[in-house]
Amino acid sequence: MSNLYSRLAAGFPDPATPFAHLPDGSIVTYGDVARRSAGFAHMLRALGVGVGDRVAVQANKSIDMLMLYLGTLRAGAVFLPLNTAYTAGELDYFMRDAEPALFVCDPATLPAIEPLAKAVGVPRVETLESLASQAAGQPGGFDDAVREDGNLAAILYTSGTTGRSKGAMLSHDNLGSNAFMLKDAWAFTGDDVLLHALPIFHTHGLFVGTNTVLAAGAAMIFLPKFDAQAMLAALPRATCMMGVPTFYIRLLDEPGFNRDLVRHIRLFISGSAPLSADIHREFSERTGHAILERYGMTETNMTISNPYVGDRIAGTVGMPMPGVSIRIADPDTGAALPQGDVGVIEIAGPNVFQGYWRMPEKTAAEFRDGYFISGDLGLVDERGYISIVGRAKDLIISGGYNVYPAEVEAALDELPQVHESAVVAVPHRELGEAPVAVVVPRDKDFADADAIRAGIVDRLARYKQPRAIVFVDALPKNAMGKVQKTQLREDCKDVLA
Ligand code: MCA
Ligand code: AMP
Repeated sequence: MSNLYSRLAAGFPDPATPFAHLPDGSIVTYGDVARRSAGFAHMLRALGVGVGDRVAVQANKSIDMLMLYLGTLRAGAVFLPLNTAYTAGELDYFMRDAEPALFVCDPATLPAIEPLAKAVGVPRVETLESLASQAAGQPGGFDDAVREDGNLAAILYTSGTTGRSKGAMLSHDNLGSNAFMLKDAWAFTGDDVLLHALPIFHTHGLFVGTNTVLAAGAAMIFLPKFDAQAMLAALPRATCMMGVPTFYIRLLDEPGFNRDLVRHIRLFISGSAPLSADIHREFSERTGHAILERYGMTETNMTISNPYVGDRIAGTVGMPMPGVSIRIADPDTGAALPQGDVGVIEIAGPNVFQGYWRMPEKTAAEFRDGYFISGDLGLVDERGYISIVGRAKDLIISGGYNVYPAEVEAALDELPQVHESAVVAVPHRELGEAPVAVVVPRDKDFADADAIRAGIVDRLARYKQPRAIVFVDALPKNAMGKVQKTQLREDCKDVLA
């Protein structure tokens, strides 16, 4: 029984048990989950989606999207969720690369997506709304497709250091092994109610949040997005919360966020970006809770975590999770380094993905001796706790979203006004860090930031667009001609203050 859905469903509680509490006060039960996901699986079959076919989805967060995810697993197809911020230009690339059999979107984006899909040969486009209403008329049972452990369950695109997005292929067992491991490690049970405010097109909200809840037969309070007031209202009914550091920073900004409000909570979990030790301490003083910080990647699922029982140490991501093998390696030679030395974090285990979609060479280049090379720099302290101290990859994480400078620089460099550009991470109080562009204009008197912004607005998702544009006469470069980003980061460090 390797189909992830079948594996999760084998442990589902009584059908009347709540799975999701929705903002309108309605409840989706485990019985509804089984019925509605079966309806979607039937619809996929009716639309000609076969085993192994990709189902691409760009839609606002909703319970129907989760039911489509589960229906896709049941039909043996491959779920491909896309950030709602992606522009038409970005979608064009994903459609060509993934060749989905079906693209699912919202009514508002249908007029833009339909012609795009037609042009690249995607056979069908449906709105989630219409798919859901048709699914409701389908039988409530479905014979789940038999899948091997290594068969694909999902593809999630992650940008690359070279600027081209890569589809990380995740198998049924990559996701299943991680879900059950997390349930045990973080002690999830059927009594839990997770406050869910993360997007569901990324690993954190879709797999870490949803799969762990399903594996435990637990429930969630399903909010459309992070909204501080809605969080304050929901917290007293929750037992745990998962969030990116920005969630915690914003909650601490709320005067009404206090110990009393969270007295039913047993666990706060943070990940996707570094949680500063200061925020960890401030949170602990305000609420009495030590946030459990963990570390993971789209390619590897969750791999390192502070303990559920034991010290959760601020500024560390904890220890390797059960079944996960971690080594700290010399970035150049790959040799394992002794405890205390800084090196690149490398990861092996059943959680590690199957490779990048149709990029065998890229995949091979990111593995060493069976370990996936994360590109994050870390060290292990004498107690075995791991700290992330930097990145060997040129990546900016803004509010939990990844921005690859190479992709932004490529868009900027194509503008007629730009001679060359460099994009660097600059500290931002709420988002952790955000991209800032340093631009050398073709005409040295040109300094029109709005014109630059207008030039990239349709090309890059909003969160990738620079928060500030700084004009300079020349970029600092070393003898090899490589841009000195360390110096630029230092020069720009107060730009967003
Ligand atoms: C929204 N905007 C952003 C971001 N989010 N800009 C930069 N960085 C962001 N993260 C922009 C919008 O385009 C908009 O721009 C303006 O900010 C306000 O939009 P709004 O929707 O109101 O934003 P928000 O609600 O304030 O969103 C901030 C957020 C959200 C709550 C931090 O980005 C979020 O939920 N982030 C979580 C991301 C996540 O789940 N990451 C996990 C990846 P304008 O006003 O100009 O239109 S998985 C992962 O990393 C690994 C595997 C792991 O370890 O988990
Ligand atoms: P993604 O490519 O969206 O899967 O993001 C994965 C990246 O997020 C990792 O390679 C890390 O750089 C970063 N990350 C995730 N969790 C943490 C954390 N707790 N602390 C620091 N960085 C993190």
